[in-house]
Amino acid sequence: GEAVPAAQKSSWTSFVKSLASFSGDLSSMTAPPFILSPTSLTEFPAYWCERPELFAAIADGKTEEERSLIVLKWFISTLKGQYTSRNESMGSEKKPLNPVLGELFYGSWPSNAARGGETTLVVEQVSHHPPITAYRIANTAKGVVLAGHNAQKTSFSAGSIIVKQVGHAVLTVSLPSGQTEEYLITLPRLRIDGIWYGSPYIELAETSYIQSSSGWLSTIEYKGKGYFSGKSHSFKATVTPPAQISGVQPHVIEGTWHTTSKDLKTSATFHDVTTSKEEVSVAEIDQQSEWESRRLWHGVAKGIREGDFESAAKDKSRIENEQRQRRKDEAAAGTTWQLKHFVHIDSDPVYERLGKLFKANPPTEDGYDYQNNGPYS
Ligand code: 0T9
Repeated sequence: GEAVPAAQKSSWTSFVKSLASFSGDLSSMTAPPFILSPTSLTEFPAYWCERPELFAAIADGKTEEERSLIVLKWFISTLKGQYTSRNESMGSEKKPLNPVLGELFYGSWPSNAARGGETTLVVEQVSHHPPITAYRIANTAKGVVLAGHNAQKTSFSAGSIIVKQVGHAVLTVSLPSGQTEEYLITLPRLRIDGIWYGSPYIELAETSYIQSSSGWLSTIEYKGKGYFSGKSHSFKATVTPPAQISGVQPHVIEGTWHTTSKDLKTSATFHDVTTSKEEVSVAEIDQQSEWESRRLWHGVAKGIREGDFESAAKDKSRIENEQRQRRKDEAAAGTTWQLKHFVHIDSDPVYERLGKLFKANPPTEDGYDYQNNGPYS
């Protein structure tokens, strides 16, 4: 591989070989230093809100149709950050730090006139094996809330890592009428290519959905090079009215999710993410609690950033040993770890209700209910 440092070539080769025979939890595999990212997966939910004004604007849609289009626009606008930002900042996709159970990440985006209020983020690692991350993002002044959880099922096929995202998100909008509108958001499948060359990158595949409680449905198809437009990161979204409305034509939007797209009916620009985004604000490390991600991983992240992989590995072992000891102590005491901000539910009622409308597969999914006890009022 071109991107693999000479000294790590053989360890990369054996890592890739072990990928091929591996199934299950990739995040727990040991990878060569050059591919390690100093950022924990608990930070990833922040990608949902790097355009806080678009998130807030959902509340301003005047009709069910208009709001469905704004939700889609916001959703598409998050994809560039979610799936290409490590390539931009670090040259390729990298292996994120594998969060510990109970790890927390808090952040916010300040209020301004365009957004009408502060937007806050609460993330908790609710399972270590398999890794599951629960999150909630809220702009209370606007009445827009996103809550969801994320896990992954990974497999290896024809030189690529295939990632099925398990979990979903629910967006809730409190309307001026006093009613609330809900949107069930499912997540695309990922293919990680470029592995052999040591420069992994993500392509999205198959279909994801955004089902509104109003009945409007967005169906988003993802294609890479050689489909639709022939370009990588292509998508085509169809926004269809509820069955009871007749005579309204669906909207069709086409483009590449990391640049721009067009509404085919009007030829108007639908989304544009070539403009700048706004990263989440996080407290300084010395102001954070021991469970907060950047403080918890501080030593490891520093080692990775400075190329001091020995001290990174040492601190990582310390964290892992502490975790193992904690689990042993719990087992001995007959107790289990208590989550701080979320409560697990076996079946998410919103998923079940809205999933029916587009025959979601699976028909039910579990969920994590936010306990309204985050650090933000
Ligand atoms: C939710 C996102 C998710 C998390 C990451 C697959 C992956 C872990 C999950 C799905 C976010 O909303 C979006 C973006 C990137 C996804 C990660 C990319 C990635 O490679 C990792 C996996 C676990 C690996 O680290 C694989 C090994 C590595 C050597 C390849 C770079």
